[in-house]
Amino acid sequence: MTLSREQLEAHWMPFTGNRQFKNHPRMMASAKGAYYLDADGRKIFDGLSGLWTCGLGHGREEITAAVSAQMSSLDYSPGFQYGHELSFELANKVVELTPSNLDHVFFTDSGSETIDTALKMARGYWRSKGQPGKSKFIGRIKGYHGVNYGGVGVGGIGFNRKLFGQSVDADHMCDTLLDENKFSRGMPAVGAHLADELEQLVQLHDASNIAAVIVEPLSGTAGVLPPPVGYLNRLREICDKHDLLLIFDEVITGFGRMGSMTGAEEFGVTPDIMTLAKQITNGTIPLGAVVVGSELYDTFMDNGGPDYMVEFPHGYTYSAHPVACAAGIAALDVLVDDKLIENVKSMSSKFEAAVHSLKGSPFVTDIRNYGLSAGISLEHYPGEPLRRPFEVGLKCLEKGFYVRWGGDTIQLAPPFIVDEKQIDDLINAVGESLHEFN
Ligand code: PXG
Ligand code: PLP
Repeated sequence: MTLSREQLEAHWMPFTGNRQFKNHPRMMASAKGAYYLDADGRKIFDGLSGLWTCGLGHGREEITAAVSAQMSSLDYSPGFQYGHELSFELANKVVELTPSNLDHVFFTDSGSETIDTALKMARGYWRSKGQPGKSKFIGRIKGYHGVNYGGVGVGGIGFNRKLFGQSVDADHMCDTLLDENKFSRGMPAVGAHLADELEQLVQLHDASNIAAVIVEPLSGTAGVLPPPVGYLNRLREICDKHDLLLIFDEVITGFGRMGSMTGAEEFGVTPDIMTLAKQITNGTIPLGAVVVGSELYDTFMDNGGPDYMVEFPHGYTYSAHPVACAAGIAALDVLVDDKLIENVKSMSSKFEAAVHSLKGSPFVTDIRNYGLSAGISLEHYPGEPLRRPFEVGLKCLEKGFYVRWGGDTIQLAPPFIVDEKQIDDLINAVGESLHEFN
């Protein structure tokens, strides 16, 4: 560590206990493949693929080369009223890799921006169709849709309400955690009926007031909650019945993590709007994407006025940034060419068995998994649900494993390039850390 305590003060770190961190810094210095080197030169296994971002592993030469070349040839290009070829190339790739009814792509710079863009599209769509009353959103308890005001409003995390209040007009369905599903492997068997709560909310608010329903196909931040069998299908049916848009927030599930290109494909349910970020550039350069169908896109075009007019008054200074697009094209090519989703599929049963072997370890109250993702819930210290995962995370780090703690859960999401030995080592590190409390 070369920085003094004083030098650490200026940076107000995101989603970090700043006081604890600055007294006990955890600094990464470089990364290659599935490992970081920390500031002391220790090798650390990347048990969360960055922040669910780097499934291809770190330091992919193809992405580095594409980004470097792009920086040299066109480092920035105005995204408003001017274009460059890479954004069209990337949009076509995204359309190719997402469900067939989704065929237009709007670029943003993050998951949070992507959600707010999708919410604005949903409201704008209904207003353009002469149904301005359809403005309420239905989210889900425990849902995480980023940190911008729209996303916080449709999200279902109480702490956000406590600190920031309610933003957009939204109501929420219950989450899908059921006691009888504890320690389920993959999709829990029970819980499709929970989607019927959407029917009740429609009765309460009336479909004429509801723009869209937004859910993560698999809730990530909530602690990795796979959808119960039949649950997403039921949501789709209810949305169709009442003419509500269905938004899948695939910021975590998009581009491979579930063992298919998207959660929609894996779970067999197609939304009207899909939000993507993170894995789209393998985390190298910020980029997000909203993908929609022709009906929605054409509604904006048809109501856009004379053709010199902007049809959707929305966009970010960095939307479709050429360097981000270069990274996206290269990252998606690697994902496809190296057949890494097949590796996710073939490793996921090994990963499932390994993570569920922690059942019976001290403090473990539930384990959930799907694809290359898992959540391990831990018994709370009295009144302190967040503390034990934090302590376990630090113990894992001491052993050379980066895992994520959030809520009362340890989250694991190894890179798509993971092998069996790395899975065993990761799970052993978590197991040993849990046993060290006794
Ligand atoms: N939607 C979903 C479903 C997400 O998981 C966002 C939106 C926001 O994306 P940005 O790029 O604005 O952060 C996310 C982000 C974790 C963790 O450990 C999850 C996220 C970010 C950081 C950590 O679960 N999800
Ligand atoms: N604030 C001001 C004063 C701006 O001029 C802009 C963009 O032009 C923004 C915020 C939005 O920034 P961004 O487009 O990077 O989201």
